[in-house]
Amino acid sequence: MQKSFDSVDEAGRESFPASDPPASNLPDRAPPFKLPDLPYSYGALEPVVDEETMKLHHDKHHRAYVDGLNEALAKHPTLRGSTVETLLRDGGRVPEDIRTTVHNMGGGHYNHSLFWKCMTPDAGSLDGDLRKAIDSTFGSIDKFQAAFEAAGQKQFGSGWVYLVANSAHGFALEIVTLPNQDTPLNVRRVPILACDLWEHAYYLKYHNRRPDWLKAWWQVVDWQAAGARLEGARRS
Ligand code: MN3
Repeated sequence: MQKSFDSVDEAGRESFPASDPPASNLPDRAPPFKLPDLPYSYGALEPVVDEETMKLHHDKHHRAYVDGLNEALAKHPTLRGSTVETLLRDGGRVPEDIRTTVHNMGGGHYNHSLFWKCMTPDAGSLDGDLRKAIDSTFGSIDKFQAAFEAAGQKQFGSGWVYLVANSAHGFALEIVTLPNQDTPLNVRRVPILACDLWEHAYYLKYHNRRPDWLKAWWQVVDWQAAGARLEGARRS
């Protein structure tokens, strides 16, 4: 598996399993997972997300997760055609030789696919049922944002901070942090909103100041999409 990584990516490579060699017999059929297009241009979220970070993050980092997932699955063609959600939810049924890789690479693909859709250049306001749920759960939007930022700051090392809904408790809202490329599926929660805490998400512009990244990020949050996810979860 030949991947040329930029230096900003190196921090993330450590956590990838080194024990999973590249597949040498990729089937003829096209790999099942594709890197999704960004729903906006690379520079659309400037100045909150700079264009160079967006290019590296999407074209290099997210692509590496997709490629890694496809290469792992090439060893077990019977799994091809599975959704990434199924692979992550039923991780115990994934063959052991690729289980860790599927968890990490599939999780990376899942998290990033969602992350792009959590942001928009046309950030609207928070309203509707999500607004009500946030107010009643956290007290106010300000208190929610403060709690979300605090959780993100506290996460040690790489990972994610998520607003999720707990389907076992009436879709109650919760803030969770997840290490590396774990996903809300690993903790049986429905994703509503996700912020990437890996340094590759913010280091070029914010350097080591993760709190500044978290604070600035609200300016590009797509509240409408987040509200639609909560509504969709409640309806399903
Ligand atoms: Mn990332």
